[in-house]
Amino acid sequence: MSLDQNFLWGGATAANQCEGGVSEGGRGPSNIDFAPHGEDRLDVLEGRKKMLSREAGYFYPAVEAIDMYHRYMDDIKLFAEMGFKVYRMSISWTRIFPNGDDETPNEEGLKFYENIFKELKKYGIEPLVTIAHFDVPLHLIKEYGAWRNRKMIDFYVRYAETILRRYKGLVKYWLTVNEINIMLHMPFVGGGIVFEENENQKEVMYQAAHHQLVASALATKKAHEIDPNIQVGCMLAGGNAYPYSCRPEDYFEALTQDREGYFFIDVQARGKYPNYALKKFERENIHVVMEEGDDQILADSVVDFISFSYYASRTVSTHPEEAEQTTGNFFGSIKNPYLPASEWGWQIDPMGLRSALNQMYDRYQKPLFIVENGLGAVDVLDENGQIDDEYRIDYIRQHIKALKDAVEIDGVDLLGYTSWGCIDLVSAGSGQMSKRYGFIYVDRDDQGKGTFERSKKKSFYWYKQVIESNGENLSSDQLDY
Ligand code: P53
Repeated sequence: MSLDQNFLWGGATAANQCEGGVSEGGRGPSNIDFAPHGEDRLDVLEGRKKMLSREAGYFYPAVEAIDMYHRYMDDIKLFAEMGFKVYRMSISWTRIFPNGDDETPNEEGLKFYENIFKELKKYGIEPLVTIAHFDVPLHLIKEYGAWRNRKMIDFYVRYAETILRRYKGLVKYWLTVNEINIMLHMPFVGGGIVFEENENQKEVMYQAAHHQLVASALATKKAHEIDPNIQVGCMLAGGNAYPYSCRPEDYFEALTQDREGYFFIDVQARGKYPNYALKKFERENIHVVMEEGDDQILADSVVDFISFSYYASRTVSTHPEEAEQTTGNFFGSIKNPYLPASEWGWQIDPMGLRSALNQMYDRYQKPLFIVENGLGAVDVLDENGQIDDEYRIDYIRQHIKALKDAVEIDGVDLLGYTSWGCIDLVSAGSGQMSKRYGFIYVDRDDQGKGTFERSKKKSFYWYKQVIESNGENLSSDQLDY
C-alpha cells in the first residue's frame, strides 16, 4: 500500500508572519503587528499595554515580515516549481475588516486574496485557508478586550461569512482557528488577550476559548450552507505527552495534559464539552459563561476533518524534581532521554507523529491533515552562497516516513501534509528570522536587515523529488543542486 495519488503535499505559512505591508491596501492594525522580537514578545500584562501604542521602542518584525505582500507572485511560482498540490495560508482579518467591527469589508483586501487564489489555480495548487491565524484586529482588542468579549463571535462570523461567500468556488479547504489550544499558552498571540492585575487568568482564557469555539461552529455552519463542497477543519497544536516513568500517576498526568489540547478538538469534532472539562472547571473554580443555545450551536456544526501541527513531543511527571526540564515548545516539558532536540530545545520525535496520528484517528474517526511540521534551524550560507540543509531534510524525511507508517501500516485516513514555513518567515514564538523553516531562503535577519531576496536551499530540490515520487523517494543522495 502507498499513499493515495491525491495526497495533498505542500507547504504552510500565515499572513502575520510573511506578508508585511501592514499599512497598505487599506489594512488595519492587528495584534502581531505589535508583538516585538525578543523576550518581551509574549508579555500579557503591563508591558503589553505599552507595546500596543508602540511606545517601547522595540523592533516589530511583522511590519515588513518577508514582504510577501509584494512578492507573492514570485513565491507561488517557486511553490509550483516544487510541485505543491496544496498551499496553506491565512487571510489577514484586518485586510478585510480594518477595524474588525466595520459595517462593510475592504474591497482592496478582498481583491488581494482573490488574486492569490487565482494565481494558485493557474498552477493547479489547492488553497487551504486559515480564517484566523494568530490574528486579532487591534481595534477589537482596545475597544472590546478581544476574545474575552462575546461580541467577538459576531465580528468573527461576519468576517468568515464575507470571505466564504467571496471565495466560493476558489477555496475548498478552510480552517477556522489556528492552534485553538494555544489560547492557554500564548493568550495574546492566540486571542488578543491582555490581562488585568489579579484576575483569574485561567477563567479569562477558557471564556475566550468558549467564544472561539462557538464562533468556529457558526462559521462551519455558514460554510456548509454557502457551499456543501467546502471542507472545514479544526486545528490543534499537537504533540503528545509521555509519562516520564511507568508510575500509574505519571501515566494519568500525561493523559491529563493531552486532554488540555484534546478538549478543544473534542468540542469541535464531537459537538459538546467533554465531562472531564466540566469537572475541571468545577474543581478549579473556572466559571465559563455560556448562553442558552450554545450547546445546540456546538452540536449542530462539527468539523469535517481534523488538522494539527506537529513539531515535538513532551514528557511529564508527577515528580518533576527527579528529571531535567527543557523549554519544550512553550508547553514546558521534561527532557526525554531518548530524544534529540532542535537548537531551540524542541524534542525531535518522528515516532511520536505516528502515535499522535493513531491516537487522533482512534478518538475521532475523521480524516486528519498534518498542516504544520518542520525544523526551525539556523542556516549558514556556504562559500557559493548555497545552503546545504541536510539536517532539515533529515527531520522531514523521518516525519514523512512516520506518517507513511501511520497510513500504510495502521490505516489512518490522512488527507495531506504541509510543511511549516515552506519559505523562511518570522517565528511566531520568538519573532526571530534566524529560526528558519524554509525550503526557500529569505535574505533578512533578526534586526530587520537584508534584501528579501529568495534562494533555493538543498531541501527545495529534495522536497520537489518527494512530491514527484508521491513520497516514495526520500533519499537525498542523488540531488543535483
Ligand atoms: P515558531 C508553539 C508550539 C507549537 C506550535 O513556531 C506553535 C507554537 C507557537 O510558537 O506555533 C505554530 O515560529 C504556529 C506557527 C508557528 C509554528 O508553529 O515559534 O501555528 O504560526 O510559526 C512554529 O518556531
